[in-house]
Amino acid sequence: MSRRIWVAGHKGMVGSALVRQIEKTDDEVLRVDRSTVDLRDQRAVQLWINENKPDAIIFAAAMVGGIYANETYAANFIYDNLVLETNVIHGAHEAGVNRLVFLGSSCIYPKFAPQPIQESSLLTGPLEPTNEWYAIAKIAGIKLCQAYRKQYGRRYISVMPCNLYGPNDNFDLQRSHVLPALIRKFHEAKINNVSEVVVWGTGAALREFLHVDDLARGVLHCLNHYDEYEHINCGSGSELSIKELATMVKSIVGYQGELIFDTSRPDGTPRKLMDSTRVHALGWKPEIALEDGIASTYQWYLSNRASP
Ligand code: GFB
Repeated sequence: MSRRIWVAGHKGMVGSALVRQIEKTDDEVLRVDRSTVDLRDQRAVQLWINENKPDAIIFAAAMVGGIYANETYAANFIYDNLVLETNVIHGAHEAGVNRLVFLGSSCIYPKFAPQPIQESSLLTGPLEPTNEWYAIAKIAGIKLCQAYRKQYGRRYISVMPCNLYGPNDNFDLQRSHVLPALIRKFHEAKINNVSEVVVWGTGAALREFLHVDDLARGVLHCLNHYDEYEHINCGSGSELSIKELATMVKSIVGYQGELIFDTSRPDGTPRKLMDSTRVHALGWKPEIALEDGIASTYQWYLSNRASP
């Protein structure tokens, strides 16, 4: 029986990937533009959910950004993300929606959590300062879902992705994450014959990357097969250093110049490789290799970028 699934944040990188995957099934995608309902407006959100009565909600609306954006816009990251999630999660409950998937991030874990990071590491140590604002908002979202499950029996679950990339990513050089930033930096250096590209930090930080289409499949798999109190990790299970990533992107873009590491920029958390054993046990595994994913994302960038 087909379900009516509201993808909150349907235009973002994650939201649009979820729409692509759901459209391959016999489920119906519900979406609402920001011009119709601002998700920061609690009353508007409640009225829309009451009227549209989705069978399930996937919460992919967030204020997101890379290490520089998180540090610079701390108040926006904690306030906007708290408002968005409280409006949608509480609104879902008030409207009697019994199924909701909340999306968080691997930055919820302590800076020095034992690696690979298991779900049980949550709240066992201090957070990474550069993104603690976003992390606290996302931890609150996990706790909201657990509280509505505990008090009202709502089947709300939380899925924690690692660093994501893919089509519809943000390529703004100040606010973006590292992978899209490197694609753009190497591309622009190549077409403008610039001799060197600046990479932030030491290059020693390790990161785990997952293509957003793999994540979307993982989220739908959890929607269909996971219904427990604890959040669940959804990562690729492999990590590489920023220096290795930069070398990979440089080669895929075909840039011949030099890399300069700007150590005045923070590395952020040294490592955040998640243990995704539990989601693998459910039957989901990533399918897109990093090199192939970067190459296809570069092609997407070339077809969709604003500048020449
Ligand atoms: O992707 P990123 O901004 O976020 O940075 P985080 C990852 C690493 O790449 C850091 C380095 O060590 C950066 O210093 N890096 C190198 C760069 N060059 C660049 C560049 O040109 N741009 C950027 N942005 N980084 C995010 C959180 O942390 O992780 C988010 O801020 C979210 O909120 C996400 O949780 C999953 O991986 O450090």
